[in-house]
Amino acid sequence: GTAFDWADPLRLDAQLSDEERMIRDAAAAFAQDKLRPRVDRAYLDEHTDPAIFREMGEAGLLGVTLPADYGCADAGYVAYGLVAREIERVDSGYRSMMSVQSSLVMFPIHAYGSDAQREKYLPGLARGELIGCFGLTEPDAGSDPGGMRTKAVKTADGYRLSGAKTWISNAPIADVFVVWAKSEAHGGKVRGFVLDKGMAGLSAPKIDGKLSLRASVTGGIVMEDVEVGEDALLPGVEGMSGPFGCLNRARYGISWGVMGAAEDCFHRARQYGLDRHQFGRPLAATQLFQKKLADMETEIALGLQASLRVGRMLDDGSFSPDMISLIKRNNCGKALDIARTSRDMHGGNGIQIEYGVMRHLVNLETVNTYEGTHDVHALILGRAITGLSAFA
Ligand code: TGC
Ligand code: FAD
Repeated sequence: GTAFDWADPLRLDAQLSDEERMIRDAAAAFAQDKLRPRVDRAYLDEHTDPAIFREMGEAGLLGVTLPADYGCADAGYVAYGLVAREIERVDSGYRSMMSVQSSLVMFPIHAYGSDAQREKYLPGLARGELIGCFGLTEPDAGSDPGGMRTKAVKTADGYRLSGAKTWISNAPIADVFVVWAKSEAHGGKVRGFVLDKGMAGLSAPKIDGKLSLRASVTGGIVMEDVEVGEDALLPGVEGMSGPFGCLNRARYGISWGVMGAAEDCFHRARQYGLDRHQFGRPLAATQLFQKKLADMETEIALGLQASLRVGRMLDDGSFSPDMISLIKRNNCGKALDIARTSRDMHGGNGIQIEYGVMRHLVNLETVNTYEGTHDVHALILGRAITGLSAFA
């Protein structure tokens, strides 16, 4: 047998290809060298540095599943998950910036866009010279995005868009806006549009006062009779399966990402317990401390294996969206528990920015909510289990 490695108990590393390990190592080096040193200041100041997108682009971490023609890595979904895990090991907000760009902006332009749209946007998005955002949620349509009010009305040479989106990651610094609207010319069905910053009637005010995900800027998207040409319409998809097709990818990435945040909390609790002495011995020598570490290690190992399994199925096309609900929900909930326990194990120091664990904890509150809340994913699974919908 092989020696037991507390940091990789089920030997995930041995289940990866050489290419996957290479991309993971590049993402880990980038996250530790470029992101870790600035996260505390960014978090305290609620500051998002747009240069991070260009740096991620240079490191080859944007749109990693897309083809090399557009400057992307042409890798699989396991590689994409490994990138999310390494970035979120530092901060969920940085991972958010990467997942929105990759899964919610580049993916739909590639999957549903025209050749002209792909050529126009994908190379700049891959380099991080363009920043993208994804507008689905509205003030009165969160868990039920099908209830959106944003409308596209046909004009002589295109569409006129009106409506408001809220809680949109990257929006205040975005150059490219993928927005979803009900189009009367398409029988009221939901269609995707790609808008450019600076269009008349388009604005993206910042949402202030967030206590979570403070290193990632969030805003609204206001569309007051924004006139676009026919070339702004994503031609390849109609109906809610458009936005949901993007969400499947992002939710899957989140399932890996949150395990990265959980690992950081676990590793820090372990080290803290070895270093800190009370009652004449290391905290890590106590039964309660060890039980908590064992629970953390177990949930992380199982969560990562589940994400790996679904990643392989995304790569061979055999996945179903319900599998993604299972891992998104489970891994977010478990990461949140682990972060809270680690915060407790750090005592008073656990509330300090420099220990990182309370930042992860409050970030994970958002991650448990966005991309479908913990309970909404339970209801998606409940519907799959019973055949009965509990939504409406
Ligand atoms: P339902 O009747 O289930 O479906 C309507 C149509 O959509 C299709 N569909 C899917 N297609 C692909 N993948 C999926 N996962 C799909 N889920 C549904 C379905 O086949 C159907 O197609 P068609 O052609 O027959 O019309 O719709 P419903 O209204 O009953 O759905 C309810 C529910 C709860 C499942 C859904 O509305 C939901 O998932 N709500 C959660 C909303 C959400 O996740 N919002 C995320 C916003 S984006 C975000 O949070 C980004 S944060 C990113 C970051 O910063 O990292
Ligand atoms: P609601 O839907 O109002 O839910 C409130 C509560 O009610 C939740 O506990 C929920 O589980 C529960 N609930 C809802 N329906 C039911 C039901 N049928 N049965 C039982 N309980 C129910 N959206 C985007 O489009 N793009 C983005 O880039 C984006 N980024 C975000 C970034 C941040 C920081 C945040 C906080 C959100 C972001 N979102 C984004 C929005 C996010 O997807 C929504 O917040 C989320 O889908 C939940 O919607 P809501 O906030 O309206 O809550």
